[in-house]
Amino acid sequence: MKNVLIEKAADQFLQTERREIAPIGHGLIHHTYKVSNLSGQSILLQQVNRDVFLRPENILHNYDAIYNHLSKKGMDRMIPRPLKTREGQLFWIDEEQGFWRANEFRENSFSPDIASDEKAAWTVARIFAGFTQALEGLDLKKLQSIIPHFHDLSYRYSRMEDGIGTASMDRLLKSTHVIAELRQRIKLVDFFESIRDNTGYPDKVMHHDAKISNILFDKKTGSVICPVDLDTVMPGKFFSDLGDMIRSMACTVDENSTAWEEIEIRPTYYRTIVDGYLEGIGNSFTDLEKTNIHFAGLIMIYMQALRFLTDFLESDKYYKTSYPEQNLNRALNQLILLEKMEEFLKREYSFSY
Ligand code: GN1
Ligand code: MG
Repeated sequence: MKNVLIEKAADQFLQTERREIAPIGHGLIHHTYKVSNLSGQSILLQQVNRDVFLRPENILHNYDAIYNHLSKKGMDRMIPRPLKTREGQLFWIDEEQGFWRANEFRENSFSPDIASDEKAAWTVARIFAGFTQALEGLDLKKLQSIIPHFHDLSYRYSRMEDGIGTASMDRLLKSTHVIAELRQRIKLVDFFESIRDNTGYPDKVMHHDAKISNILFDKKTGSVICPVDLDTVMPGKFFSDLGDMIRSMACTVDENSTAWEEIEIRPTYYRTIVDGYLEGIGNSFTDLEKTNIHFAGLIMIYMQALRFLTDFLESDKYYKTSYPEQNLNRALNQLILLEKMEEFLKREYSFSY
């Protein structure tokens, strides 16, 4: 990207004399920068990926709605304050149609990639649940669906079937095992369809990318500052955030690992994540949602396997890869994790579907 465009965008939001611009984070979707002024104050500037976010203005629409709701409750410190441009807008579009937004930068913070212990996993789960809980009462009609069908399992399943129909022979042959295993688990899609329009599973505000690397911690005290990466905040179902945390924190290795024998569920982490979530969510979960809580991890691991495989079948258009079969390996990693999760739930909770 051209430096001059980054500088122009920075000056729109910073509004004081700029000292430096530094790229930060290792997000795969957007470009993110820390911009500081002469007195050392900083903002977080982001260029939104327009291939993934077709209506990027909806990100700011939702951000504004949730920020106002939290402000009314005196809870606006729960998320970083959005910043406006010189013209008082929440976003700015450069001459090459680049879409920019910014928010305050919280100093002396860090985001870990993995949960170092059960306590951290518990805290992260409680924070994401508390986020949903704090937004209870916000009229969901005021929010946009930022990425339509984002966590819609039926859609993700049919996207895989479409991918099978259009894949190259080479990619298809490499995928046969994963395809067969994923097709065998279509009952998870049936469960999803049974809850989709069921009043026992009401929509609520979900973060939709709930993982420890999207929580800011204080460098000095180690305590939580706030959740970040709020660009997929929109109405969703009960399983999204809890399921993503189970997927990313209750496993022994991450989604890029090909050490197949090492992929396991960590029982104590699973329990603390569920406990922390239930503590934070309070009465925002219905009895039905609580009864079916073990579906959360299963659905999200299954969905991620479908998404990685679909992207492999479609020649790696969505997820960045660093070697040719990475998306297939990611799908296989998630499939193994799913099998481990099924065994674990049967053994520990006599739960099967
Ligand atoms: C993407 O890039 P990141 O980590 O913020 C994806 C998530 C997936 C995740 C898998 C907008 O998130 O849904 O779970 O990769 N975000 C989008 O690693 O598609
Ligand atoms: Mg994200």
